[in-house]
Amino acid sequence: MIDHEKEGKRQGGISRRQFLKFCGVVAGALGLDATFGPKIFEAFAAGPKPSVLWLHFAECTGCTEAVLRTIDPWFDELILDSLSLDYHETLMAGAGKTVHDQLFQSAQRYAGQFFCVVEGSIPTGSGGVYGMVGNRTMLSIAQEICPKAKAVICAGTCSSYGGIAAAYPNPTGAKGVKAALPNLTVPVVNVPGCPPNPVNVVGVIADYLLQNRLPALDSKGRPRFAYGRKVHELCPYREQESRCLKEQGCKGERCFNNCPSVKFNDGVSFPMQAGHPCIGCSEPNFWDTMTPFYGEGDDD
Ligand code: FSX
Ligand code: F3S
Repeated sequence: MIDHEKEGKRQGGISRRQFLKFCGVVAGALGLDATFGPKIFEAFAAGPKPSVLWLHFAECTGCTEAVLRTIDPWFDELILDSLSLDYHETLMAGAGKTVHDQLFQSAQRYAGQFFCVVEGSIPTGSGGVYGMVGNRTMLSIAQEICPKAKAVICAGTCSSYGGIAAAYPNPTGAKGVKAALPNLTVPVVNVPGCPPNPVNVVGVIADYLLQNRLPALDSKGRPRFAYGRKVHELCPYREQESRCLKEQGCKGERCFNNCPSVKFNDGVSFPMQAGHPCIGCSEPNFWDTMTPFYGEGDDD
C-alpha cells in the first residue's frame, strides 16, 4: 500500500475547485456536456475510491511520467485523491520482496474489485525470461494478476499492442496484454498513445463510476469516446494550410485519437500545435507501419 503522506505529495490534497475543473475536462473527453463535470466529481467523491493495481512491464515509463506531469493540479495529487492506488512501483516509497508480495496479496484479497492498469508490453519469448520483476517473469505476473481484476486498462501503446518493444524483429516476443493472455476473460480496455493522454485513462474509470459499465470500444479495443475520430478530422490545421504538417510526414489521417481536442499539459498544446507531425502512436505496430516518421507525407 502506498503511504500517501510519506510520499509528501498531497499537502492536504488538491482543492475542490481544481478537482471539479479536471472533472469538467474528463466530461468533455467523454463527449458529455459540462454539467456532467460535477456528476463525475460526485462519482469519485462518493467512495470507496476505486482500487487500482498498476503494473509496469517492458516500457520506458513515459506513460507514468507523462501522467505525473500533465495537469495542474499535478496528476499524482489528483490520482491519489480520486483513486486508491494500491500498487505502483514508480510511486511507491517501498521496494523489494515485501512490497512485491503485497501485490499478489492485494490481488487475492480484492479479487474482482480492482482495476488493473498495465503499462508496458509483456515479453513472451523463451517463456518470458526477457522481462523479470522480483525473480518472476512479467508474463507470469500478468497471468496471475490480470484475471483477478474487474477490468484491465492498458495505459499506452506498449500494453495495448506491444509498442516499441514489439517493433520488428521483436526479439523478445513482446506483446500487448490481449495477445499475451489470449485466454483472459475479464474485459480489457486499450488506451493507446506513446504516451496516452491521462484524461482518457481517467475517463475510462470515470465512465465506469458514472454508468457502472465500461465504455463502448472500437475494433482495436479502444474507447470510442477518445478514439472515435481520426486526429486529422479534429485538427484545426486542416483549415490552415501554412500550419499543416502533412508534407513533414504527419500521420493524422491514419491515426485515431482526440489529441487536438483534449490536448496535453492541462489543455495547453498537442503535437501539431507545437510544430511536430503526428507519428500515429496510438495505432498498433506504429513503429513498423508509420515509419519513417518524418518527411514522407501521408500518401495512403
Ligand atoms: Fe510504451 Fe509507456 Fe510509449 Fe513509454 O509506459 S506507450 S514506450 S511512452 O512508457 O509503455
Ligand atoms: Fe491533418 Fe496533420 Fe495537417 S492532422 S491537418 S495532416 S497537420
